[in-house]
Order: sequence, then structure tokens, then C-alpha cells
Amino acid sequence: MASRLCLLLLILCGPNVAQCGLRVYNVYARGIRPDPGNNNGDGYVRMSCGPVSTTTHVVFNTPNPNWHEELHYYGASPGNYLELRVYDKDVMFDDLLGICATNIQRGTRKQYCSLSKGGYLYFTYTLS
Ligand SMILES: [Ca+2]
Ligand SMILES: [Ca+2]
Repeated sequence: MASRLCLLLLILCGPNVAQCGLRVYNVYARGIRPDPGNNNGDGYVRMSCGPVSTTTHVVFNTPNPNWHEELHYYGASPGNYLELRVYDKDVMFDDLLGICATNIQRGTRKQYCSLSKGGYLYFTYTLS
């Protein structure tokens, strides 16, 4: 079943599968504020669109993390809901720092949004 799906994707997308569907990349944040104290954040991002989600690694001890990780969803369509949730990693319970969401459109778009706990999240997506 899985291999048939892969074959179908190859037929639909051509040999360059990376060009097909949704790609979310160049994800970074500036000025995240995880705690009442002045310690730096340990940020990570959970990205989701449709049935696909991925969680980045944690970038420790900085208010300005760059994640260098991507979300790929080959079955994405215009209008699908894309959500990025920024968290601060902690020992017991991670803090949700803010949510960035958009309904995706075709093409390449650079987006940013202000996070509810402070700071900004930036990302770029391409839907082909
Ligand atoms: Ca925290
Ligand atoms: Ca922390």
C-alpha cells in the first residue's frame, strides 16, 4: 500500500518530488520570551498541515533561534490550514509561546506573526 502511494506520488509529481506539494522552510524566531524571569528560551516548533506534522529540534538558550528544518506535505492543496506552534522546552512542562497559522496559497510566500508571549516567528512556504 505504501509503495503504491509512493508510485502514485512519483507519477503525479514527476521525478523531482521535492518540487511537489507544500514545503515549509527558513523557520526562525526573534525575541521569544519564555518566562517571567530573564532567562533565554529553548525554542522548538511543531508544524502541521493536514495529516502531516513535524517537530523541530530544540535550539537551547537563545531568544533568536534558527531551526533549519522543513515540513513537507505532498498532498497539500490551496486553502489547507498550516499551523506552527512555538514552544519553550522546560524540565516539566513546555510553554506554548504562540501560534502562527495561515491558509496556504500557491506560490512562495514569506510570512511572519507576532507570538502571544512576545517576539516573532518567521517562515517561508512554497506550494506548487
Ligand atoms: Ca519556560
Ligand atoms: Ca526553557
